[in-house]
Amino acid sequence: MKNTALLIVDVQNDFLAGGALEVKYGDSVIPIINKIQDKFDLIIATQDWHTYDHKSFASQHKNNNIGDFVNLKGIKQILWPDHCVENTFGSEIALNLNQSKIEKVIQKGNNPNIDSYSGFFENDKKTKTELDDYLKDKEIETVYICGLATDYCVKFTANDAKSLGYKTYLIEDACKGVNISTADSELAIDEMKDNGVVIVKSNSIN
Ligand code: VGL
Ligand code: ZN
Repeated sequence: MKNTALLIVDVQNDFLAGGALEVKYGDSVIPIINKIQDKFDLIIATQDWHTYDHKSFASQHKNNNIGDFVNLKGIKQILWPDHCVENTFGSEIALNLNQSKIEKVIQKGNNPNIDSYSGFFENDKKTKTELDDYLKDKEIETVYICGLATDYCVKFTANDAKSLGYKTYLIEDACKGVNISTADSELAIDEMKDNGVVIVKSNSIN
């Protein structure tokens, strides 16, 4: 597809079965993503890439537990188990994901003081990753988004893509959510739809 990129969000061991922040049925997106890759001329992956002492980890807050909310520099932050620590097995992109066509990996979340769910911006919406400039340089106008997790990094990436002016598609069956509350993925999809993200199924991509 012309001027179109596939963004594969955070398909990393820690979000898969047995991982530190396991997404239920997360592994099921891998064969779907592998199958659709032929349709795209540009494929980019994002990689959650935290320091061992990242402030989104409950372990870094003496008086808090996983799932608690804290304030990080004025931004509401839910606390996660330690996950996707840079240069560990958990942060590696899944071996079963076909990576031969991935031209660029965008790492995010490396500043210990702020989380970065989106592949485009840190959670303060100020500090940009390389992704927008990279896409603009390649004259990309349309992005298709898939991966993990629907209710966090996929949603933030899709909403930012749309707000940066890309025609944005979410490949619904190629995403799975954390679902701390059972409806979180559905709510995330509704929110993306309300922002103008077009929701599609993998078998409808030509
Ligand atoms: C993610 C929670 C924490 C994600 C990353 O990839 O959706 N979720 N870090
Ligand atoms: Zn993370």
